[in-house]
Amino acid sequence: MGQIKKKFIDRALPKAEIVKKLRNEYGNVVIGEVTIGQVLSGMKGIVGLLTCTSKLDPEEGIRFRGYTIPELRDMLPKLSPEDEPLPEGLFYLMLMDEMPTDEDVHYIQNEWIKRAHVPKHVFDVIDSLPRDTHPMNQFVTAIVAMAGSSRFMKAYEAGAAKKDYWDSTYEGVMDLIARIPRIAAYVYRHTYHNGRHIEPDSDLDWAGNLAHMMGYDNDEVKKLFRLYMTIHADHEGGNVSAHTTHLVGSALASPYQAYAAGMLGLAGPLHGLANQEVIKWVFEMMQEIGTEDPSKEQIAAYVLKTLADGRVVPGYGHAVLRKTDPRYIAQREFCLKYLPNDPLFKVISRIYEVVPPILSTVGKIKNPWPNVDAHSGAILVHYGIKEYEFYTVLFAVSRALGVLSSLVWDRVYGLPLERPSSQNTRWFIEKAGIDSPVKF
Ligand code: CMX
Repeated sequence: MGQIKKKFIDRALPKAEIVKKLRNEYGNVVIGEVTIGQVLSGMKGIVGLLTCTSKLDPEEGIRFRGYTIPELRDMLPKLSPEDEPLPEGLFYLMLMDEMPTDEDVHYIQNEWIKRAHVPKHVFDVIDSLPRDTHPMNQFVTAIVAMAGSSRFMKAYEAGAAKKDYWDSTYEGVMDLIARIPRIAAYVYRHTYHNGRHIEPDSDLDWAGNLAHMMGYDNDEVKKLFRLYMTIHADHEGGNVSAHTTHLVGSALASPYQAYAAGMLGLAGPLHGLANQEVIKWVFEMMQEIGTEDPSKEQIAAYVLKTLADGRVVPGYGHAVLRKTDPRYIAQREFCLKYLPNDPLFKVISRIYEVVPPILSTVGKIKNPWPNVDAHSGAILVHYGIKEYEFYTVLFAVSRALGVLSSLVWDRVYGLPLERPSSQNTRWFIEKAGIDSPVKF
């Protein structure tokens, strides 16, 4: 058994015992109540999931195993002091609930390099798709095409005991994460570089190798990718991508299937696709106004027009957050350090000054502040990665770290099939005690 896996399970089993005890002996303890408003507003605020990898505070933002993003940027192992954290370290932290040492990160890095081989048929599947297939659809198709090599499914079919499901899930998760950058880069080069692919470099770290295989060997891009892959990795359990991965995984789907399902959720414009929508919206605004340097007044007018057209302002608002997203701030800090005079960064900063006061006046919007997606595209454009339809794939690469480390914990805890109850409209009307003028 690998050294990390052994250490992991030695620590995880006593925790699994406690979760079992909670379920069996404290199952009747009441932890909250549910309102009609919550159910009809996307189950907001209902505690219905057990997720340990990260926790989202509406005011402060995300903490990964208790650490904020500034703390992670300070404390996680890096290639050099002025670099960004290695996402391998964040994965270790989320999985092991312990800040990794350099040696731990090195171990994960080596494991992923060893497991990075992608079966040829997966490339054939991508090659068979029309180049104009949206990159997220190509990416997810490739993930599903790999599901046949799931170690979990093989173990399940061979009759593995329930208590051992975590083991083959761990192996599958490690295999899958190792392969994901190659798939993402292959989709990128298939779509935008006429299928001229770049081989992986096994001397590079996970995020640096992704930049390399996409065709960006600039050190700053590699730093950006390390930061990007760290900050997008997890956002508690209830967001669409994490929740879907967990839900599909609860039916004992393989890590490949559960992750693919989760990423189809990420591909929605209210979730991860917002990163492409932001930059598209910014470019459309510039084109419509006729300048690449719009004034605050021009931006304000365009925002009002977007709202008047019944559209959302992409990159702003959040289901849980009620302040500027610290992931936005981390990207802003990166820009201030590396590209302070970039014209698009200046526009993004101006939008940040203009949008919140406007959205605040629209009574129904609960959070007028920018989320992670408001910023990422502008930095990618700076480094020449202008193909915005690809941006959500980068988000998906990062999100694998959170949702898949959580899936290992789901299996250690033996979390059962998820199956909440639903009711028809009449039931809600009766609960509200109202007479409906229409018959349900
Ligand atoms: N622009 C215009 N209207 C907005 C808005 C925005 N940026 N944010 C919220 N609203 C609207 C909602 O559409 C909703 O309108 P209706 O009542 O008419 O349906 C109302 O304000 C209340 O919404 P809310 O409770 O504040 O927010 P929700 O939890 O329903 O939705 C989110 C959250 C993120 C989907 C929403 O803020 C939004 O659509 N933002 C733009 C898209 C975006 O940036 N998504 C990325 C989120 C981060 C991520 O997952 O990657």
